[in-house]
Amino acid sequence: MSATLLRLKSSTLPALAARGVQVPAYRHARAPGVVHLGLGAFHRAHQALVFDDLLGAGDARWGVHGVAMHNPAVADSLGAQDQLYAVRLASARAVQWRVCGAISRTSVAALSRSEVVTAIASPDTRWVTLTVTEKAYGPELAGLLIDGLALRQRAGLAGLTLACCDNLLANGRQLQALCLAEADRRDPSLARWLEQACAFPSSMVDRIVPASSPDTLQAARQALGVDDVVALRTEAFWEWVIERRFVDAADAGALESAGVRVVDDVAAFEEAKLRLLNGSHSAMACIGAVAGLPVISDCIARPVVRGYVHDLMSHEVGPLLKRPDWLQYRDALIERFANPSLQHSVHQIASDGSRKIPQRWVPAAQDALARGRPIDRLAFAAAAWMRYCQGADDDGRTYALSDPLADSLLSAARAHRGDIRGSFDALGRNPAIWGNHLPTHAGWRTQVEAHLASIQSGGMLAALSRLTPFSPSH
Ligand code: CS2
Repeated sequence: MSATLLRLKSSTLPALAARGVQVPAYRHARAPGVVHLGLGAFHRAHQALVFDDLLGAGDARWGVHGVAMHNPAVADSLGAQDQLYAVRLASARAVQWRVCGAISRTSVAALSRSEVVTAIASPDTRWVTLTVTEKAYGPELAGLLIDGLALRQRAGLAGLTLACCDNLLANGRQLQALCLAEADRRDPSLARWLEQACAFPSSMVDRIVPASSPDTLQAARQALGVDDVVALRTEAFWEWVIERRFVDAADAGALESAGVRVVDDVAAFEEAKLRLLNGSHSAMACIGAVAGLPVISDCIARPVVRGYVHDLMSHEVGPLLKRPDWLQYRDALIERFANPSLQHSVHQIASDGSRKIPQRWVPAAQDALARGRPIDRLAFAAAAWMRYCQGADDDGRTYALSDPLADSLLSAARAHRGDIRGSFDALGRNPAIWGNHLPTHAGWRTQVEAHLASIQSGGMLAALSRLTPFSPSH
């Protein structure tokens, strides 16, 4: 941090506005209406900006109580900046900085759990939104939510709209099932209240938001003339498609006024996003980590990787999707992946693979097999992940795996390095990752093993260049 610069704070906003930065013109006129769990980069550069727009338009109900689940660092930094932070939005043509004012207070669940419970039970709270990552959907989360919701029920307050915004299929249903099971365990009448009074819309949220980096903070310093230690960068593109399922039906109109799409069925959007965007991301993450390509734009700049991703989407994943405009989505994605200002780390995306693969690759591969369609590129992705689990790239440089199963994945992958069948048995059979069908499907196994052998023998990029081109009929 530069000693000579001021820190971003409310008092610095006029100077930022004078530099052309978009800054919040509102003051929080009431207590937060939204409790958001998961203070990571994604929320702060996506939904918080939607709420910032609504607040800016005079609807004071969308202030955010931001909850970090474990790590206090972001909350502490926001606290020192009057809860303000800047976001750099970059398209291929233009760069714009804006300061988000939507967050009005923060808590850290691991340190001050009761603050979070009280916030969920506050009469001003109308929504709970969640971006807590795939691995957080367990008893701890359910307990936290239900503690707050039970207080609401007892106080005779209205129910809440609880919107899961993590990359899980039918994410609203998953959150609802988790909460209902916990409520039912405690008191069946609480479960009934939850069913009647609360709403759990599914959402597809989309915006590529890398974790902040020293480069981002340096760029913020230059553009803003103040220090912002939690500044973020993202792309100009964003999409939020949410199922029409709200406690207050009028929220649909409010969200739509800020550019959110409210639909009766979000499944086709979720499926396309998880399989095309996230599926390609995870494949490139494993490829890039092993090939020594540090960020996604480096991957897509390599013709073999670009060709692979294009074929994966065009011939295997896309044709089975329900989203009708998937071809446009594919083309937009290739452009988004190429955005050089994102510098999106492949290792960040490769983290938690054991929790991401089940939504990103497995359903696509199962559907393709069921319809007798090709699975070659999906099998390559699986092989790339198995190779990635060895924890060292093609030049022998080691890297850490970040995954709830990291230790067992690493030791299994290392123990069977060079033994292709053993690798598949050790890494490709866990039904929690691969489902029940793929591990026992002979054709799938043959292709994954062939790709793994090819990757092991000549390296990742050479293996990609040896893939068989698709015939025009596909
Ligand atoms: C990425 C996502 O880190 C990852 O696993 O695939 O965070 C991705 O950038 C977002 O879902 C884009 O909307």
